[in-house]
Formats: sequence, C-alpha cells, structure tokens
Amino acid sequence: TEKEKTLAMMKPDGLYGNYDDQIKKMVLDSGFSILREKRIQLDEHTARIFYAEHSSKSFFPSLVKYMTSGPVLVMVLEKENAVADWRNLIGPTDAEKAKVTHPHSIRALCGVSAERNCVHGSDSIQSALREISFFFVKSLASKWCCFGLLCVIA
Ligand code: YYY
Ligand code: MG
Repeated sequence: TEKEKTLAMMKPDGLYGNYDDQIKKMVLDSGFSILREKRIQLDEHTARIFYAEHSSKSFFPSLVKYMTSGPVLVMVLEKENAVADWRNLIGPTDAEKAKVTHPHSIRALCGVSAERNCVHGSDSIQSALREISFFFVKSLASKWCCFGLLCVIA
C-alpha cells in the first residue's frame, strides 16, 4: 500500500512549553517517519494565507496573533493513512474538550483551548498537498501571489 504524507506543525505554545521532544516521540512511536522539518517564525502575512479558509471567522484576528507569537516547527510526516492517523493522534480542535474525550491525544497533552491547541494537522489529502508545498517546495515555484484572499503560485 501507498504511503501518504501530511503536514504537522507544533504551534508557538507547543514549542514554548518544551513539548517538542515529547511530541516527536509520540510521532515516531505511532509509526510516522519525519521526512522534513524546519523551525520558522510566521509573519502576519504568512499566517493569514495559511489559515485563509478561516479569514471570515470571528476568531481569525486572534488566531493570527497567536500563530505569530513565537516560532513554530513544521514537519512533513509519512506513513500509510498519514492524514487521518495524524488527525486522530492530535485529537479534537478544542483542547479543553480533548482533555475530557481524548485524554491520550497530543492536544490534550499540551493544548489549553480551542485556539491554543498546540499542534496542527492537515484535514485532507488535498490540504496536505497544499500545506506541504506552502512550506517546503517553494523552490518549485517562484512565489505565492495573493490578490485579496485569492492566492496562487506564480
Ligand atoms: O483543523 P483544526 O486545527 O482542528 O481546526 P479548524 O476548525 O480548521 O480551525 C483552525 C484553527 O483555528 C484551530 O486549530 C484553532 C483556531 N480556532 C479558534 O481559535 N477558535 C475556534 N473556535 C476554532 C478554531
Ligand atoms: Mg483545519
């Protein structure tokens, strides 16, 4: 069977709380390979594009502020069924609820709320392709060009 890739990210408070080693151990123990990783500081522009699908939501300004509040660690993970398995391992979006319903999930471990949920995972194979290329294959394309909310690789 074909292996699949997904984009994982440790968000600012995941790194700030020094959960990176513990999270990486959970990643490897669950059978994922870490193909690529890099630590970066998102600027406001990059965070807004990454979460563009949520730009009309009331939580968007606060989300962008949180995502730019410190460095993040982006990783490309690979295994069979990587997208769904990583979403299962991180648990539900609201970390407060995750602590009750999914106590062994990563968001239960290091998240504190629906916003500060300490990790990201692509929600579909399509999103994984977009998000991996967003962070890792800029060399294939010259630049992301944005016209308002519409962004393309040019
Ligand atoms: O994919 P996932 O991260 O689990 O949740 P989304 O519904 O895609 O929301 C993306 C991101 O937005 C979430 O990780 C935190 C933030 N957010 C928020 O701040 N408040 C909410 N009520 C819902 C989501
Ligand atoms: Mg999502």
